[in-house]
Amino acid sequence: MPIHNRLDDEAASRLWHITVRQDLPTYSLDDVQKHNAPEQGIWITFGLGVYDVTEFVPNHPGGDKIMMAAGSAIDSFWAIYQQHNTLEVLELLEGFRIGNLQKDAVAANVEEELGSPWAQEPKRNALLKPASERPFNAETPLALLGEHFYTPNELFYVRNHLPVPVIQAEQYELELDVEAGAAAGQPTRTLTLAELKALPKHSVTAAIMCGGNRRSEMTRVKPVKGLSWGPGAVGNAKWSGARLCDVLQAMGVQPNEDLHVLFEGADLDPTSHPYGASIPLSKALDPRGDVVLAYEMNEEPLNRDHGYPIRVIVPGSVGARNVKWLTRIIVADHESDSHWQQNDYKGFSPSTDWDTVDFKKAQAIQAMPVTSAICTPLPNERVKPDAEGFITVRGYAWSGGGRRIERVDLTSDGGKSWHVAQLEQETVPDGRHYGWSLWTARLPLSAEQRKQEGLEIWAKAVDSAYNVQPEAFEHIWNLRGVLANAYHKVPVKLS
Ligand SMILES: Nc1nc2c(c(=O)[nH]1)N[C@H]1C(S)=C(S)[C@@H](COP(=O)(O)O)O[C@H]1N2
Ligand SMILES: [Mo]
Repeated sequence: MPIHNRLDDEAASRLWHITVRQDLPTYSLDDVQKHNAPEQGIWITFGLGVYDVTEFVPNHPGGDKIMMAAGSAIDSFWAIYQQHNTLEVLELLEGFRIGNLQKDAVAANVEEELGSPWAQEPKRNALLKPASERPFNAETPLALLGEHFYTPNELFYVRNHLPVPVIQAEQYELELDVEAGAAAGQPTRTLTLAELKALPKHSVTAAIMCGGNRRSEMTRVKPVKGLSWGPGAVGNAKWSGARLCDVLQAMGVQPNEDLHVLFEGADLDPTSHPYGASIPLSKALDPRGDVVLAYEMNEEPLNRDHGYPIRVIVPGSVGARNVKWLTRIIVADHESDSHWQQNDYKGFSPSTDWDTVDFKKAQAIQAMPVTSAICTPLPNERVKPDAEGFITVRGYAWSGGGRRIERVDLTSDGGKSWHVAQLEQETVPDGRHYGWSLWTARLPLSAEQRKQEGLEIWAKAVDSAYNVQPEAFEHIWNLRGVLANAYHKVPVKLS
């Protein structure tokens, strides 16, 4: 699969050299070493990438110095000549990419000697099947997702844009800056992990869902750019930590509809930009918004993939705003200028394409629309109606903005008859209902249906504002494949 289908554009261009390109062949160190002079061609490696730079050598701004690296790795040179660490240079280099360096060669060459950013990735549960290895992205197997109201931490989907940073709890500090509003201009404050834990502890049940959850269904209508997520890029957990509104109030921050709260993570791209996102100050200051600086997930310390030691939980908002490995909070008069706030995670009309798209014209996704998915049976699974002629269907449903799920409807006959599922959900007030609902439905099959070889089960959820999922993806298609919340339609075979 070409890299540009798997990763976000700009983010990917910074990551290419540390990502395996599935569309290109693999070379050994020997192969590379043979290409060390103009007659043989000049190859170099950078991170995991193998590049043929024969034609570029005469134009290298640093002149002949580049020949020191001919047939070998440029990593150690670039560590010294930092002018290479720009988006432009990384993009230029990627244009010369011809392959990937063999994994064992990388270990010797890059990861051990030079300390690759990937050398310290956490161990993951083998049930998490990666959609991409570097950065690590994996969804929860669907059949397991619907089994636990609180998704087990080690099975919770992982969406990383960059290598997982290594953070020592004792060294951890959260920086707080107020750049705008009534409290602007005060000196930067910092909070240690111990200081955060000393603040009143608040817990909230919240589902986190990637903006690209169920993208793989939308892409069938027409290809979209992004990781090909099934319906498992979501999980539900109890998050505990200090309330962001308490921290901001202690700094004298006053309500102001024009301000934003910006978050930065400790995960840096090769040009030293952190992962970042922002939310409106009104959400951050609202005690009913339940925004938490979380150090616990389901009563355990956060694990590294999910943001150890601190991540912000923005209940009801798209996954991308829940910044992990949080190192800095800024109150400002503008949104985060990060790629993920400005040029990604936005919705567009189905007629907007890559030639006409203007990311400045669309609002960054915050609250997510109502959605649901069938977890069992799995697509094309063989199901056997019980003695009374019913089949049992299970799944999840969720809506953003704290809207409780009101109902989940199922049909096995293309919408001629609908059956209401039983819901399992927390009893918390609507508007503040941030956790998901699991549901179970028993679908009666008619005598005629039971003679068929198979049928399609459809699920649609209705939230407390009576918002309902659209029937099909055609009319909500968008080029990034986000907000993919059409009815979930699952074909099954009958036995
Ligand atoms: N620092 C940081 N925070 C991040 C990300 C990231 O790459 N870096 N990914 C975001 C996205 S797009 C999603 S969907 C969620 C995923 O959270 P999870 O990996 O804990 O499931 O984290 C968000 N927070
Ligand atoms: Mo995401």
